[in-house]
Amino acid sequence: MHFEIDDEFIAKQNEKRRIEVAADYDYLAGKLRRKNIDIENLTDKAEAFRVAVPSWGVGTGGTRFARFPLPGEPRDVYEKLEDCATVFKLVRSTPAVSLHIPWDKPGDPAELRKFARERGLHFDAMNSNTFQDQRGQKLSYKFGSLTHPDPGVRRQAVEHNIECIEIGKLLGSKALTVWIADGGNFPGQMHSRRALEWYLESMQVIYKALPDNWRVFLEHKLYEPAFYSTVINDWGTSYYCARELGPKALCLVDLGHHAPNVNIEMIVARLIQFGKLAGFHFNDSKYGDDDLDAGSIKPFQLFLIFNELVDAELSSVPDFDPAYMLDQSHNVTDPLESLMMSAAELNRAYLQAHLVDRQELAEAQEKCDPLKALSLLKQAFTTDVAPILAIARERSGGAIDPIDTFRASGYRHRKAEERPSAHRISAGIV
Ligand code: RM4
Ligand code: MN
Ligand code: MN
Repeated sequence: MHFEIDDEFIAKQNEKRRIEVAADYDYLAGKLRRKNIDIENLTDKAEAFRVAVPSWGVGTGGTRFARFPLPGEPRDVYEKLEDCATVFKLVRSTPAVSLHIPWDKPGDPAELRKFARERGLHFDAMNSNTFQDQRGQKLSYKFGSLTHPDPGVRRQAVEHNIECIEIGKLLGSKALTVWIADGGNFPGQMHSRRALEWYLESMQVIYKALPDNWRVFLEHKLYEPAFYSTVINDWGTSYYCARELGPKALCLVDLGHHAPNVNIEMIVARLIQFGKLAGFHFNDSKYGDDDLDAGSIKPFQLFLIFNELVDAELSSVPDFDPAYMLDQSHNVTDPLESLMMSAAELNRAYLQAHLVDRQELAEAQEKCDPLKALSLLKQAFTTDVAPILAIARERSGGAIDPIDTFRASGYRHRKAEERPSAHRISAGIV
């Protein structure tokens, strides 16, 4: 039997915090009532909020220099799911897991699906991987995959993506995320227009293999590992390709995949308006694709992104159904703690965005009153919604304080004993 944190333990831990949290909740309820906001509506929203965790996020990540593995890291996809189930149990907002193929390629997909289902989990978007070579692979991706000048390499990469769809079908997934590392390190290395034509050609074949109820998410990235140019470098290119491919193709925004200071909330607004927002890979960054924990560096930006999302939700934009996923690299923290905190940060930004008085904001915009408009956003952003998050977690059977409860359970220590030969798992953010 593998160690699990049981419901009784969570309830006991919650007991210690219940009185204090209830008092904070009541106080906040009173404050919100004065603004005609019913706290219970917000708590329902917090309970309903969902974000998928990446299978590769439960192992310690690395930088280009080193990786410092943690004792008790998962050694295979089953152990990764056990860790995802632990996160889910404590925070309750993360029942979906996004898999990466071939890192998580299951021997028996039906068995893996059952294993997940028994833990209340299901599978979100499948991620293909043509940014590194695998053992026994015929042709190399060193100089590209879906856009490689050699049609044989392109075909191999296309087939890999189709295999991801096939595995995903057996697992109950409904989306494929395609991120390619294709690009050039030096000017002149690749023909810019031809590479994009090949991308479209390759993607058209993959698109045709999508079942009716599936979608494909195109993920752009400005640079890295290619340091001069990338083929799908920005949201404009991604949008063009999604349009060319058809209605099942949408654009995925990874927050780390833009130049510093780019106004990401504007990109989000545009993609919503054009009906092409697939969803997100949430993380945070200071300089590049740092893959730090969501909300750790630029919480106001995260709030402004959710401000666009909530605005779209409340104005019933047709077909608005973005997929929320985390995509982070946990180098110096316990990955499970980072995932729990990040899930809460997203939920926090989501609730704060719901606190924006949209009628007053519309009036301020109408009257050309920028100061009032900004102050309405700031009021929402500075409201401490932590008691709502805690009560929402508790009501759905999770922990009032997930990280303290996780630490008190001794989970990491128990896993270190159970998973002794934890050598380097192949997953890691590249
Ligand atoms: C990339 C990109 C992809 C992720 C890999 C691991 O930078 O963000 O989404 O699958 O990292
Ligand atoms: Mn990503
Ligand atoms: Mn990335």
